[in-house]
Amino acid sequence: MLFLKYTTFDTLSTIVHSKLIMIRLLASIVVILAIIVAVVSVLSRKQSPSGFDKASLLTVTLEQNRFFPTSLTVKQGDTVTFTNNDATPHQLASDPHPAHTGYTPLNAGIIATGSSVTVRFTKKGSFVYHDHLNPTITGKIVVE
Ligand SMILES: [Cu+2]
Repeated sequence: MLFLKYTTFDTLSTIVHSKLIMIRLLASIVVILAIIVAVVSVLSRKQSPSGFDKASLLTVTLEQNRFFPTSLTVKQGDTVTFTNNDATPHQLASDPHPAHTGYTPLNAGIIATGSSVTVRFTKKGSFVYHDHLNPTITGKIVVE
């Protein structure tokens, strides 16, 4: 009877012990899987080469000797395409005229009829620009 009790206890102890091992094993597997998922999600995160996420491509057109829209609000990292739909050439330049030092990437040069230039806005701020061939034609890009 005593032997039987001992055996039963021993068997029970073995079962409990092996269950604990199983629980520890499962817990380890869960932790390892969680680490793998975290590493894969970090590595597969998509980012544009410049480091800006979800950058937009926006357009300003030159028509009837004015920029349209006159003022455009964009997000930092966005690219704006300036398209000349006028019959005459225009020259995109940053304010102030004639130093053109406000936001130098805006000094994109002459845009022939039907042509475009693109400017990326990597700095936050309010940037006024003009047509250097006719400085009264102005526009503004606000970068947030
Ligand atoms: Cu100018």
